[in-house]
Amino acid sequence: MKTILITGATAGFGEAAARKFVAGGWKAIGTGRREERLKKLQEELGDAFLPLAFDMRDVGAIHRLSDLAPPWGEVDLLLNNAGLAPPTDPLAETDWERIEAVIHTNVTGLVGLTRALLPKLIERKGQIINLSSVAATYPYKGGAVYAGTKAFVRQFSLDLRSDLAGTGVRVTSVEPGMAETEFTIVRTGGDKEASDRLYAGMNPMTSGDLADLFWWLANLPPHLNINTVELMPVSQSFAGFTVTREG
Ligand code: NDP
Ligand code: 8X3
Repeated sequence: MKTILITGATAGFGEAAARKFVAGGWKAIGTGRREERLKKLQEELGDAFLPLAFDMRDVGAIHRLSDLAPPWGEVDLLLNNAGLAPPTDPLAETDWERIEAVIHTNVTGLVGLTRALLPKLIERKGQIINLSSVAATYPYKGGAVYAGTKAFVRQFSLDLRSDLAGTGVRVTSVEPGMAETEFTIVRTGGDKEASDRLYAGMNPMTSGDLADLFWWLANLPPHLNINTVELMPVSQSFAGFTVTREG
């Protein structure tokens, strides 16, 4: 039986992934700050799910994960999914605390956890799936910090593959566009109506779409590495450059 460690399993992609992998016969370790949600998921999924509540910004907690005792310590797949975005306000008008939380969660926590689990992943010829975003590639107004963290995740994934050459460990950067989860509610500081408006009538991707993708990646033959996957709902596309004129 294989084990997946999913960061951010209290909502969205991570929660859907926990359900998908446990239904597929895996054990899943789910993390997140909201312990009560993890406990609820454990009630639903049973002994195949281990709730581990901690904050991705807590470096000490991350380092302690490398000491997880078997059988839970034998992680085959690390799904680095926990993440969030600050509001799309101009940088100078965005609270520093929100910016810092995003950088520490999306970048520092992700690197720390990957580093802590790497020896075990190498031992088991495991796999790492990192959540980047289309924002890593396509700039948009108000996206600077979020997109910067996701561009880091994309490049980190590609460079990590170079480090891991010869180990059999696979690394994929998953780069989704718009999916309706709690992402925009969090980004807007809890504005559910703004989130509903953003996704209304545009048929966004769902957490289930992403869980299906993670499952596909996890079940590819071991000689195959998907470096990056970029995906969007059909209704989302590209804008052009912005040109400003005098007067
Ligand atoms: P959700 O807001 O629905 O879920 C985010 C998850 O991350 C939650 O489980 C949350 O848990 C966890 N998380 C956030 N901050 C922390 C923290 N400091 N410590 C621990 N856990 C944390 O978002 P999605 O499911 O949509 O997002 C998942 C990933 O996918 C993110 O990295 C996001 O950037 C990325 N993504 C999302 C897209 C979208 O359109 N939805 C598109 C492209 C990428 P808790 O709050 O309990 O701590
Ligand atoms: C977020 C993707 O398209 O909502 O990572 O900006 S998008």
